[in-house]
Amino acid sequence: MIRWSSNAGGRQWAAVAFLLLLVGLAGGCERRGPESTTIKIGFLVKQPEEPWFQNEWKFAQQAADQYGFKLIKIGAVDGEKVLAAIDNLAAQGAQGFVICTPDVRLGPAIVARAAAHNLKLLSVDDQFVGPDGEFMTQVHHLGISARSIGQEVGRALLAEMRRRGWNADEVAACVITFEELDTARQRTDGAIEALIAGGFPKDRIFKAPQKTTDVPGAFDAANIVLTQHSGVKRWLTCGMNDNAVLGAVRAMEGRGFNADTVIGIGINGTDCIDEFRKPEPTGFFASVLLTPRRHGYETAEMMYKWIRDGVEPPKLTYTSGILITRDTFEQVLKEQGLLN
Ligand code: FCA
Repeated sequence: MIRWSSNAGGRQWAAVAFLLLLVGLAGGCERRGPESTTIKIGFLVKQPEEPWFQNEWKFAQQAADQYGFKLIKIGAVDGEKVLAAIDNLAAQGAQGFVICTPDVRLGPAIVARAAAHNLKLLSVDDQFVGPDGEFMTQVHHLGISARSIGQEVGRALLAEMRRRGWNADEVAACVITFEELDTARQRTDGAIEALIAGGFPKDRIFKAPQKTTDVPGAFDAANIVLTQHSGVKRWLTCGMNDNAVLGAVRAMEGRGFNADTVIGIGINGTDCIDEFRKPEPTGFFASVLLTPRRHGYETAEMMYKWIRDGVEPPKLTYTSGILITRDTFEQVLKEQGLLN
């Protein structure tokens, strides 16, 4: 009896000790767990004020919420900020980042800094360029099919001009360019190619180089062309993105042009929503809606799976777009999950 109860007492103590051990382990895990196991991914963008990039962040956050990783969003508007942001990500324990760099020629410096911190790297939108001027194809990249999207813009400009029955002699095209950025140059080259291929006179296509890739930069660029070609009665206008065309349209309005005398077609489809919602139509006729969900969600997801499972993303992914106008944008954006 005594033996039995002493044995029972021994077992009880063993059980208590075991439970204490479990509690201790669990407590330890709880304290260390989130810090050591949560994956952290940076998402750096060059122009955080642009709706395009806000959409990328929004969709990347959806991936973070779904998979349970931490997304660190950083607006990195110049080289200094980019490098500081990478150091900062490393200090926070991030394992990788997605970046749309403010200058593609920072590519080699970004690659070196990421490697120094052992951070995985994926570029989005703007592909890095090496010292030889060539794309750094060793860096995983997701971007748009820039030339063919540009061609789509050129074809749509011509189609609308013909639909309106404009007299070609009165029309010129103002193309807002930013040729130091490849994805921008490919877009505007594509648009010009399609205009020419469709019979638009080459000598009535005027390039307006923008110094900054925002609405004021495009506005200033367009104004120079408008001054130089003050005899033009009707304008076609395009550029690398919606903001380029918004700037051109504003400059044209300043000189008395309007929805009847301007056909502007942008790219992005995210930065022209307010314009399409204006009560009266403007010269901003249409845009090619890109896929910000793919650029944000998919890049973040690729990075997550690369870190968690060692699944390397494709080296190169190209995305496409859909033409939207004032009449169709609500429906198309809804279908694409961009409007509720
Ligand atoms: C570039 C442009 C953005 C967007 C993106 C896909 O980064 O600056 O506006 O068009 O490509």
